[in-house]
Amino acid sequence: MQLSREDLLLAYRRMRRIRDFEDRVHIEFAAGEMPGFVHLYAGEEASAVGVCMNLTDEDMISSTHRGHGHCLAKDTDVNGMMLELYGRKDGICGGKGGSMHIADLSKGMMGANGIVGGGPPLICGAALTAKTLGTGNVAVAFTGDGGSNQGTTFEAMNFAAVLKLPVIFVFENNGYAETTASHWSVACKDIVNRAQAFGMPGISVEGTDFFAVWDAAREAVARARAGGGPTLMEVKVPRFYGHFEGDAETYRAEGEVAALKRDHDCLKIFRRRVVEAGLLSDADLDLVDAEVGDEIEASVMLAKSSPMPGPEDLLTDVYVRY
Ligand SMILES: Cc1ncc(C[n+]2csc(CCOP(=O)(O)OP(=O)(O)O)c2C)c(N)n1
Repeated sequence: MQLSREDLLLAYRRMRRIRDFEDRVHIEFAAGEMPGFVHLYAGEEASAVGVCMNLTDEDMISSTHRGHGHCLAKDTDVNGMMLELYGRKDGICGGKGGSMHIADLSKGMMGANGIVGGGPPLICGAALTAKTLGTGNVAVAFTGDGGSNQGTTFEAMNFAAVLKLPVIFVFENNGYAETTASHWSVACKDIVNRAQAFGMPGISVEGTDFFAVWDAAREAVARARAGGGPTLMEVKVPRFYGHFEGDAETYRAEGEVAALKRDHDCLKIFRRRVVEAGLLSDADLDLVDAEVGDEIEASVMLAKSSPMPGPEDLLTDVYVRY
């Protein structure tokens, strides 16, 4: 392991920020304060942060409909994100993207995506650019277990393997695609087994363990940067909320979520690990908790008091300028 004290604090801060952002959005949405449609990432924090801490702003990622965690792991501005979810004019996408189309190209975050399996082909474009221009950058497609079954994903994996593109396909397997348990929809036992069929290395990681994800991603990123081509990573994660906000979750066993929160919380596991190893103290982590709590509270207050886009904004951002 080569993580400094600063890295560990940063990892914890990013995971805590995702958790608090999501917990707060859950409350705001239920109170009818937030427009649109929201899918929360809480429980999966170690996956986004473990992967993205190996990336720079020039390395691109594509996300899913569950994209807040990927944005925050790529260090997108919290205020800009909260304003965006509230549909405000000063949101990171001018209030026009919302939760499911949020993007931040300044951080290499190509966007959340309402199309399941939409990210992998998109990220191959970024990877092809990196390879053609010889930038040494890598590209990561985050996808779900449901997304792993899409034809677009298969094409992208084949394309990336044939052209030896610097891509990492990260399948965040939270056990469900909407209401369908993955053992009903994924024919092979583990998604990682599909790597062999596409001729790329595959690795399966326990997604509640930040260190396991970070290690696996570090190896995959190094291989991609060195011209070694794509890697498939299956990251097994829990999902603490419903598929979408408002989901009655009748397809889940009683007590399932409570047990996941008790025994499979990546934040608790991280804390236990670093404190027991003497790397950080409870006080160090409590301070981060307090600071992030204030940060999220301030972002909600700012969003609620900020203006909506006006009629004059209706026809802006219709075409991309580059
Ligand atoms: C092409 C396409 N088919 C179906 C849907 C409807 N849909 C939205 S989310 C979802 C499940 C995705 O499951 P998974 O990839 O496992 O991601 P998770 O929600 O578990 O994070 C489906 C089927 C869609 N948005 N796009």
